[in-house]
Amino acid sequence: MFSGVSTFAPEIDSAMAFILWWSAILMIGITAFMVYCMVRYSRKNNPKPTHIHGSVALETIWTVLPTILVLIMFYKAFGTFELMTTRPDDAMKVKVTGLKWRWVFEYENGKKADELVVPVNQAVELELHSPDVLHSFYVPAFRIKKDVVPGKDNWTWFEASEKGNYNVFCAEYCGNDHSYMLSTVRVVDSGEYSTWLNTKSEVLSGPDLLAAKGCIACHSLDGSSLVGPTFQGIFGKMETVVTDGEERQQRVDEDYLRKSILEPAVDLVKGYANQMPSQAGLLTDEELDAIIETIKELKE
Ligand code: HEC
Ligand SMILES: [Cu+2]
Repeated sequence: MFSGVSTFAPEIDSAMAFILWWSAILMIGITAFMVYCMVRYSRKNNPKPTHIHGSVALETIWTVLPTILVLIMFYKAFGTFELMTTRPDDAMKVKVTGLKWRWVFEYENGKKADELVVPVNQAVELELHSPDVLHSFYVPAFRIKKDVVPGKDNWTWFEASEKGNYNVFCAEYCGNDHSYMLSTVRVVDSGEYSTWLNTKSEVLSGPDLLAAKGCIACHSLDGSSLVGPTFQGIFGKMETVVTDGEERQQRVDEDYLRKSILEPAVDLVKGYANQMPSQAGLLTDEELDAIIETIKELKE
């Protein structure tokens, strides 16, 4: 079986195996005994029913043994729970934002990235935020899964024990593109990590950038309308927007684009719902500029 690669994964795997195997043994044992009784005490094999009165010994055994078994399960599971909820003091901190539909990782030096890069054998504490709906940060290889709740700051931690690339999923259904809310944890050695941390992320451009930032889940580039309006040919156009419930005309210029991206709830394009997660704090200034340039160039 695939074993986990975080420091607490062996304990979790062992608790899981213990519970799984005992459940399997009991299920098979009880079913087999049931089948045996059906045959042994059928009308054919036992034509004259016998009345059985209680047996103190038997009742004691089937009360005490399962109680002990369940208490062992509780003890093992509680041990792993304690490990997972006790963050080491020297943990390095990364801020994780889950939004429709991507993950953003922000490091202590302000660097933002679409993937989580961490040094091997180093405790990492993740501060989990959501600006929109319920998400769940899930890294099966580390055996961690934690809800990312709007309005409540959750956290989780791990220490990766092996270098490699591991999947990040969202484990809470959060809308249309929930299943595409993927990312990677890259566990590298500490030298590679500090080089990476101190190198500016490369800024993509054009449609690739819009794809990497998840905009195209809701905005088409070809004129069709999705959850949000298309980006094609909007630059320079007059548009009807709803501000505080009042309709008004607005020219789509750079300032308006910037505001629509950072504070999408303020001016709603007429005919669309307030569905866009604010990108404030989630894009670097370079990325924001590059997105605005890209939208300007999407002519009809
Ligand atoms: C979950 C869906 C969703 C995602 C993801 C999303 N948007 Fe939006 N966006 C909308 C909706 C809905 C509207 C229309 C309502 C409003 O104005 O807020 C909108 C409006 C806009 C507008 C105003 C458009 C106009 O015609 O006036 C801009 C600009 C914009 N989004 C940019 C972006 C960018 C850039 C991204 C990616 C970083 C993005 N959006 C991601 C749903 C989304
Ligand atoms: Cu999600």
